[in-house]
Amino acid sequence: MVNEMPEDAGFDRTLSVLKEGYEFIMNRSESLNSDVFETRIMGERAICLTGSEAAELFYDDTRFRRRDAAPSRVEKTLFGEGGVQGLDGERHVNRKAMLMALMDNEAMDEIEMLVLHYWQQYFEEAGSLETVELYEAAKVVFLQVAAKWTGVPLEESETEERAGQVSDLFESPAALGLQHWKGRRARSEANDWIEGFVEEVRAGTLDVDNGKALYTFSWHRDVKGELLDKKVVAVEILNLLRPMTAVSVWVAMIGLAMHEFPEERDKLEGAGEERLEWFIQEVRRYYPFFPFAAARTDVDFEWRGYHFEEGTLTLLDLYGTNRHKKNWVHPETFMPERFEGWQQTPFNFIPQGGGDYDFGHRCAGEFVTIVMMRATLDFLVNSLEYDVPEQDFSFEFNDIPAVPNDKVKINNYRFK
Ligand code: HEM
Ligand code: MYR
Repeated sequence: MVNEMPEDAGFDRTLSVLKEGYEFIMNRSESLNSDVFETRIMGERAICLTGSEAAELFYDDTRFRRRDAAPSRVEKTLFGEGGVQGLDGERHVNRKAMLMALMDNEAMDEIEMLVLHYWQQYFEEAGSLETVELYEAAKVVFLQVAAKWTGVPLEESETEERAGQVSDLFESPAALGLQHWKGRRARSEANDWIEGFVEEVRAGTLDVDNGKALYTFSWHRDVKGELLDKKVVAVEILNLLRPMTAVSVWVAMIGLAMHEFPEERDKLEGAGEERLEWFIQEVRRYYPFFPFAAARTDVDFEWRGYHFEEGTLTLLDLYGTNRHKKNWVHPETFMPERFEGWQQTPFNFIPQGGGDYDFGHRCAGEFVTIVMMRATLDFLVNSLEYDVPEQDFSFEFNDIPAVPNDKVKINNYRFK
């Protein structure tokens, strides 16, 4: 028997998505009392999903595809054109393997070391009387880490400008007006910047270590045995530089969490790696960042008695799934210790998407993110002392990505 899918009836909800932001799906799934409902967004019918069971459905690649799923404003800024995010089937597996080949233990150790090194350098160079916005500082620090790790040449004199440009890629996809157009311009400039290096690597005029992403991507062969278009190589290199710089958003949220929950912060002093990791996992669960993942149904099918029609835009609520009552005890409470002995499944904790890393679209950089956040928290707790001046720590749920309004200011810092 086919049931009527719960419906958020009425006009197109694009404006509600902009107004409610991260809470759009959660608000409706609560009022309709359903983990699945249909609505209209951007002029078309769309299905919204939340919770681990719906996430498992969303990551079934016999039922969903990524072709034509990302809204054009997202592709023109955040993702770029021709990248791994929009691929399906064997082309996706081939491209994803190129990315995942980078993610070994040695790489994680190198990234941890680079994060500590560039934070140390940042605070040595900034005058101690200066007030630093942690969010902006982290962008600069992390672009340096990313450039060094991928083999992308980055002069000290251009670091700040490039960090701003790369940040425009993730600050613009959901923005309106000028902020959005800045992102489109940044996309074309950043692509040109990286394409130049790909040409030089291929011409043999830029010397780059053959284990670095800039080298391996430039010489990667697709399913047909051909080199990738240099534009696509640039998009994939930026798929490393951009999100590594975007970890700055979570650094701001680490700052907010330490401010909001001082008793949890106090437990971190002198604590081992495990406790630092619980804290950053709870930051990834509790605060919003990437709102929804997007796909399209690839076939007609039925699930839970509801009919899904081929070609329908489908959004999976990442924020809401991490706070879903079926998956979490007291989801509204910030409680790092919930991660002690916790049972992870591929679908119950999905701030960076769910499912499989190699065969699905789960974030290629989830471990990189965890390492960067843990090393940063370690640095802030164990290597630096600082004051936190009076400021506005609040953030807006319709500001995507959300960061505290004053970007987490600190001053009077000194090394421990
Ligand atoms: C995909 C979030 C950091 C590389 C994704 C997806 C999300 C996500 C939600 C899509 C999942 C889906 O479509 O099902 C985040 C967040 C990050 C982050 C919130 C924090 C800053 C990183 C880092 C890297 C990275 C540090 C690289 C080092 C990628 C790539 C994909 C991806 C390449 C595409 C995977 C695919 O389509 O198969 N990320 N990510 N991300 N992420 Fe991340
Ligand atoms: C990254 O750079 O990949 C990491 C996180 C950036 C998040 C920026 C917010 C994305 C808003 C668009 C979501 C549309 C769903 C396809």
